[in-house]
Amino acid sequence: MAARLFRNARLVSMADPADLVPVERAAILAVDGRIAYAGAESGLPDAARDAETIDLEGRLVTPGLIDCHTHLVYGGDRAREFELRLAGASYEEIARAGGGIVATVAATRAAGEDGLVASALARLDRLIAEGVTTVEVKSGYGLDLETELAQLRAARRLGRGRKVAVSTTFLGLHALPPEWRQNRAGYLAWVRDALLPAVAAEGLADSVDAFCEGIAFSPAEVDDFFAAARPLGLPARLHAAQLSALGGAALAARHKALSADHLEYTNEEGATAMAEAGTVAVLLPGAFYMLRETRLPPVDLFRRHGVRMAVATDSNPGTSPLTSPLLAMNMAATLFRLTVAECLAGLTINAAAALGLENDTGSIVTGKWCDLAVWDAERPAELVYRLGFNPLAARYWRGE
Ligand code: DI6
Ligand code: FE
Repeated sequence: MAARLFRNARLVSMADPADLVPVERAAILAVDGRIAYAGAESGLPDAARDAETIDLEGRLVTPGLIDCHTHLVYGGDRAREFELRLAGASYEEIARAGGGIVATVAATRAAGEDGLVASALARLDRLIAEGVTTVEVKSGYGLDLETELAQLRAARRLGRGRKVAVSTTFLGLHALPPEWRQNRAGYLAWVRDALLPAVAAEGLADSVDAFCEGIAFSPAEVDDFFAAARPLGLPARLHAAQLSALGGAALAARHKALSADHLEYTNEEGATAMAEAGTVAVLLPGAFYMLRETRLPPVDLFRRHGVRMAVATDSNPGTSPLTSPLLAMNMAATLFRLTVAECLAGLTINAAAALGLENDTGSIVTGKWCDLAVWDAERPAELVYRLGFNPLAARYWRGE
């Protein structure tokens, strides 16, 4: 591929995640999709002379956004459940009555792989329209061999259907499927000994995840699952402390998890363990908002102990039917009191870290993929403060 030069940019590279002051009259040179130079136009190397040139006309340029926690691939929707919750039912009550995740499992099993791809593409296109260049997608709504594999294959297909990088996660412990209700131990053994190896053998997952919660799986059950995943080369991430305090953050840290997510009920012990393990805290304000949660994630503890924070949509049919990373940033600021810099880092460099992709994307520095979001905005704060306005002017994935 020929070289490509983006010039006349106001560049916020996130090389230093705290520095949001744009480099004026900046240029980015991409060769074979990787960044060969990023900085002031005056410092451009000679190789830039023959490059195809794109004039960004003084627009603000940030790294392409990374949505590091989604459940984009599923069948059906849960609008009816939303109505029940408006009428007073709680998320946990609905789950215990056989609704919730299990209802989406039934719809996902009925959808077929092509149907799953089609409905997920519609949601993915909303993310892409707001500058997303990398997205994580979880399984966990199949919970049988055929449908878990179909969900993960569908997720991989999203990355072939659009110019976007897809990181896949096998969420084997999401809910106990109905056919195993009388045999919990049997399900756990089957996931560990049959489903997990099948997913790994097909190379369908980049990591594994579990829902560690009173209505889902216990720390001991998750521990066993993570221990089986490690020898298969699959790093862990964990839905931890979303609704109650079970020690999920510390558990994730013990397994050197890439991320622990939600975290409203995490305490200082969890935060210090995560800091030591380098586990990223993924904050999901969409779910917090939809569930009308009142307990805030301990953002100050994360700051104090140096836990890196990411922000994601958690796009899913039950607790966060959100397909706007920009709104996720606004909610992280308004509800969780993140700074603008923390919000932007949360959807760029720290999100890359949460996916183990920090060497490849998340900031505009030499050697990484040339993943760019170009905005009609003066200042990065504008990306965070608006509600429902999308200032994206252009988006480039691997230089294209
Ligand atoms: N936590 C969540 O917020 C989603 N999954 C999870 O483990 C919700 C999933 C759903 O309700 O469908
Ligand atoms: Fe989730």
